[in-house]
Amino acid sequence: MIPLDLFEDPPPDAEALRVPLAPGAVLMRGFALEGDAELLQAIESVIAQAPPLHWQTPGGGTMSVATTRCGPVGWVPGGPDGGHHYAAQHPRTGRPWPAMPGCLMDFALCAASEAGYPQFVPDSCLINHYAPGAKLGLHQDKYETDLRAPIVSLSLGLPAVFLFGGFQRSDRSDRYRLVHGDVVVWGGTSRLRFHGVLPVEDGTHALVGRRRLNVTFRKIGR
Ligand code: MD6
Ligand code: FE
Repeated sequence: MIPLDLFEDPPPDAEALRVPLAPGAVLMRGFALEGDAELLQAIESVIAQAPPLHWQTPGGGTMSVATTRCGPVGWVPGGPDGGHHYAAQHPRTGRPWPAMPGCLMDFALCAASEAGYPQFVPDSCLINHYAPGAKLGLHQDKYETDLRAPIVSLSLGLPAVFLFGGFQRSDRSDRYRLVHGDVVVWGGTSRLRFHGVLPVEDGTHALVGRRRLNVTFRKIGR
């Protein structure tokens, strides 16, 4: 016999889980829930080889978010124009950045395809570590060579409020709560929209602990 409570909370249909943010930009709620443990393990292996660092901002400040990376193209935060700069190695360990684990690459290809970017192949993967209180100011991601390629963004752990704005810093932003397993993919005409993250509230996530991890897959193309 099938237990009745199976029918009390029907799974939301796929369409309800896809939230269009703007042309070329979509939030796929829960897209990474299946396989989250494997993704987390791959991220942990990168973190173990290349511990996240609080990079300097162009204005001389220190980011509250700690960042590390993997994949062949060594771009990290803190470039001269508010963008990023090239670093061949991890500044503390002196070792080259880790290779991108296969399951992260597979995930990025799958998410991009699902969002309508079947050609996307990332060459760089930034991992942002948010302790409670960490935030990311409004910025554009514009240092990639090929701005036709989208960015795939995976959120794990504590929730956060994501700001998705316009093409001027002063434009009004929409707010979206990103939770564990949510994936945002954006490219096309939305590629240069300003965006940011409000300070992460304290809490503990059952799988990830007292932190939020955001992983962005990019095609830098240098
Ligand atoms: C974050 N994300 O969610 C920060 N950038 O923690 C980003 O800055 C971002 O999610 C480009 C594309 C997607 C993103
Ligand atoms: Fe960004």
